[in-house]
Amino acid sequence: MTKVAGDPDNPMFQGYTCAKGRALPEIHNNPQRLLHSRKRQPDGTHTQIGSEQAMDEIAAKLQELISGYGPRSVAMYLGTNGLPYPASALMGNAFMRGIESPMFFTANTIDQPGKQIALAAHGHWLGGDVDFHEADSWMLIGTNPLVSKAIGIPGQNPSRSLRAATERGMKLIVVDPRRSQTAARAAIHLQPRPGEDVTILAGIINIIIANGWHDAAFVDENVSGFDDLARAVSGFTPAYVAERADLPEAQLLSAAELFATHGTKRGMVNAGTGANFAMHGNLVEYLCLCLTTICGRWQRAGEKVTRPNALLPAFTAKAQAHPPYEGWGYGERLRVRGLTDAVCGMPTAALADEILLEGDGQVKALICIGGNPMAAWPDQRKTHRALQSLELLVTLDTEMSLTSRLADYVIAPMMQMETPAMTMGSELIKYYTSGTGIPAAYAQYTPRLVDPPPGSDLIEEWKFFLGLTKRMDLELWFVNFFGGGGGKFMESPPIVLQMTGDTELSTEELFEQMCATSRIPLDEVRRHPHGAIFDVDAVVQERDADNTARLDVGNGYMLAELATVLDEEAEGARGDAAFPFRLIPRRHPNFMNSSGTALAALNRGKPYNPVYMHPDSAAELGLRPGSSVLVTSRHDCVPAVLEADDSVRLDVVAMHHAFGGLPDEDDEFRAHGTNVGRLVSTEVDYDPITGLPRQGNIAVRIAPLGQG
Ligand SMILES: Nc1nc2c(c(=O)[nH]1)N[C@H]1C(S)=C(S)[C@@H](COP(=O)(O)OP(=O)(O)OC[C@H]3O[C@@H](n4cnc5c(=O)[nH]c(N)nc54)[C@H](O)[C@@H]3O)O[C@H]1N2
Ligand SMILES: Nc1nc2c(c(=O)[nH]1)N[C@H]1C(S)=C(S)[C@@H](COP(=O)(O)OP(=O)(O)OC[C@H]3O[C@@H](n4cnc5c(=O)[nH]c(N)nc54)[C@H](O)[C@@H]3O)O[C@H]1N2
Ligand SMILES: [Mo]
Repeated sequence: MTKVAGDPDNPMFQGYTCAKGRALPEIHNNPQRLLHSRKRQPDGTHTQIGSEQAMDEIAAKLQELISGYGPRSVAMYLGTNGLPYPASALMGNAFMRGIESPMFFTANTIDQPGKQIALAAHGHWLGGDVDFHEADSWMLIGTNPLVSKAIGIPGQNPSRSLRAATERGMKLIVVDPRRSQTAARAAIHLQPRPGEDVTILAGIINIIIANGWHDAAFVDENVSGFDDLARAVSGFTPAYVAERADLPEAQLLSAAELFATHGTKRGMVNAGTGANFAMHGNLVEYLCLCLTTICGRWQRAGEKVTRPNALLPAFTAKAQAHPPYEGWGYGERLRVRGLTDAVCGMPTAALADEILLEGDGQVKALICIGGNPMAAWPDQRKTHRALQSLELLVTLDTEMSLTSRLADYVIAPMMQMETPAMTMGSELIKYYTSGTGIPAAYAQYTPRLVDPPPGSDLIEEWKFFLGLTKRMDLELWFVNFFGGGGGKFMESPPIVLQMTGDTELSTEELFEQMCATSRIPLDEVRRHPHGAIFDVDAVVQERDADNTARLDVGNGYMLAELATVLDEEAEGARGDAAFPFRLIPRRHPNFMNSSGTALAALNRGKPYNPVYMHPDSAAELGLRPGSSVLVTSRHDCVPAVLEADDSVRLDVVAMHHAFGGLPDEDDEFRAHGTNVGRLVSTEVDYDPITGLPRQGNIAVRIAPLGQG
């Protein structure tokens, strides 16, 4: 493999690639890439081990732990790089159910678990999302899709989509304390204090209701709780919100009016990690749904279906509600902070505690698939203690990541171009939240393109779990839907597959089974090597005659939380002279969390993540750009490199996450960057349902290194 180029004949991407995709040759040929699995020796070094031998040893150890301490002693963590491999997450999850351990965790609960919590409280609209490509207005809160491709603007070619929309007359409204790449192209950019998104959303809803700009007919027919919502937001007056969020009141009023009244085919409101990490993430997401719903911003009967399935089973989109359902407080109970399983999956921020806390149920073994806890989990020191104390840590990773360095076994998997790929997972994403997914009946299948490097011993991830299944004599069943962290709603019943250790299947054959009920048969999809959009004429049907379900904008739990926000002091006013800045998250176009940060082709000679600070603030502190600083939160401190950036507010600093070394390697921060998770406590500010800690709007001070 020498070069990756965009495919102009691909109807969805139209020749678009991102920097990370273009670097796939360097990623595959990276000299740091693991070509063999590794085993940790008593002195802490790692030596090569055959994959069959590794599976023998891991299966034996797991069996020993399960018989000694019970299945709950084995946990699994699925990170972001499980997602490119459709069979991997399914098999991992099936394996956990096979051993009867409830301890299956994903990155979702340190991401935006409020999205699924909010959908459970609000219900789903079965007509689906409005299409960005047709909308006249759109609101984005704490998300930067031109870089992240995550939500709102379709990620398949976001810059082109936004340009086309703007030329059509669409008005984009962005709420972001930083003039992000997306905010720079908005009709209105609200640049508030971080952490005031609930305040702003409640204020905008209040303005819209007060002016009668909501869709009264839609509300009348499909919504319950409207009066409760109206009452709950009434205290969020324009003057109060403007003062508290530090925004011009006139700009807030214009944003509400533009969103509610501009054009004829109006769009939705979506939030991203920035808004979700600053506390009250469930409520942020719930208010986004409420705003969308009271303005009637869903596809209606007779309109086209924005996200029809292709490799997932067919469904009939209907102009009706699927009612709210139980979203939290059930299932497995964690032993800390009163947390439980929920629609978003198990609270990952509590997994380190479950490893450290002795007693019945203590987690003794952890298997990580394509994730990097040491780089990405909150409270890096606690994570470090936890991972070191495990009796068995296994990572499936392509390199000796920070986490792999602590692992007893590192299983070296095949990579994207060495395994077949299909787009079913990209379709599934729409069940996580509205505003994301593929806006067409698009599907693509790509066969294996290259052989694994000669002399290597690489395993397809799902086959690692098949190998354990055989050795542990298990019987597995799995469903073509992420077992945890994917919400609990899907229009059509999932297909269930069964497997024993003796099952002989290629990945290609497994894909065929996963696609047995696909709307577009896999064979048909394979006939289109450039990918294809299969139809454009699926239409939302009328509501069923006997349907009386309603979307709920008056959920008691959510509105009670809203009342506490009104009571609490303004985040900014809560200012603490000892911590004058607020640290916010942002993402880098060239890295996917920790992936790629060490690769020269992607970091272009800058292997660290700076602290971005407004030049005027730096000057006031007497800090020179490029100088070394100490970033101190109430929880911990980390060294970093200062960089001037006039796109952030004067009282804000921004950093990319998932950089840095182990806690005792801080001296080398210019070589590997700074771990932001170190500044985060999991026990002070956290969501009582999801356990998500404050990963944004973190109070910090910045001082020259050596004087912090
Ligand atoms: N402070 C702070 N913390 C955060 C965030 C933040 O913004 N700020 N963001 C949060 C979010 S949104 C997320 S999703 C999580 C991410 O948390 P994780 O998913 O745990 O972290 P990643 O860095 O994405 O882990 C990816 C791992 O996959 C490995 N890898 C790369 N390619 C492959 C492959 O082909 N196969 C396999 N098996 N492995 C591969 C990489 O080497 C790396 O170790 O972090 C969260 N943590
Ligand atoms: N290139 C690239 N793409 C990625 C990733 C990556 O690491 N790199 N990661 C992937 C993952 S795992 C995820 S979850 C998605 C996330 O995708 P996004 O949610 O879009 O994440 P960001 O790009 O960090 O954008 C967050 C924005 O929120 C702003 N912000 C920070 N704090 C606040 C606040 O308190 N309020 C408001 N209103 N805004 C705030 C930041 O300035 C930033 O512009 O991206 C995915 N895509
Ligand atoms: Mo994420």
